[in-house]
Amino acid sequence: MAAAREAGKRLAIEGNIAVGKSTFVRVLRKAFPEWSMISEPVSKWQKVQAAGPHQASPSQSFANLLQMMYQEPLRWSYTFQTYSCLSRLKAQLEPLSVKPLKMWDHVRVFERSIYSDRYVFAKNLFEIGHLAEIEWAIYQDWHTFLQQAFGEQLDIHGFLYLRAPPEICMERLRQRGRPEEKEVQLRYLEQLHTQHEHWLMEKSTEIHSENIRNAPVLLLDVTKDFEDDTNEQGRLMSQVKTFIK
Ligand code: DCP
Repeated sequence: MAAAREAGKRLAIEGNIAVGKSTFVRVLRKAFPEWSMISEPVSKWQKVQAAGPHQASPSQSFANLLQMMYQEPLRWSYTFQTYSCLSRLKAQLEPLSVKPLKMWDHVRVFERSIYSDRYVFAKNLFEIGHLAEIEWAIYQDWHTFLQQAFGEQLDIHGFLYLRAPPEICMERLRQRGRPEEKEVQLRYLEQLHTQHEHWLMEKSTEIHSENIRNAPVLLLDVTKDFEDDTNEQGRLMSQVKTFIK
């Protein structure tokens, strides 16, 4: 897998809601302790500071933007998608706190990327009518602009695509019981599954950046629950090891 020498390698874990990305990050952490793992800031979206010290009232109030989006998608999808992409952008641009000795060899793994934000979630929300045409146009405009402005800094050198049937993701979603997601329907997970397939497998989604379009994809079948299964974890980690070489 090619990568800029000074920048090291950057990988992104992708896959449907509740497929097991956070669990996968924990397994990767154990298998590759020298790598940097950057988790998804879901808790940030659940507690957005909506009023602060700059305002007349000194009392701070917080909003659960994830819940707002699921409860009133027409009103809040665009706001959620801008904020989710902004927090991801900050994470992708964040310099490493400790500089590794061999920077060119260092691997950074992100839980999702600004690319699934756009080519899976925002695209799907537009297609199901939760983003207006003008919102989708503006979203794409600034997304493309930021990619051009930050260039290579936003490149991902490989995608680790965790795939399981939407029905399995639905079971895992119900089991973990995140309150904001209780109204999520199987249909929605099927749509997101299709968006991932179009983008990463069939390559039929129109991708703005050539580097992202050509980045290699490792397909990892996680239909079998791997959380407590060390054999399954070993099988997945050896695929990652081969991919990264
Ligand atoms: N989300 C969204 N739009 C985005 C990114 C995320 O609507 N651009 C939502 C979908 C989920 C929540 O945010 O309700 C978290 O989504 P993820 O699939 O990224 O994270 P999970 O915690 O569900 O992943 P996993 O269970 O695989 O660890």
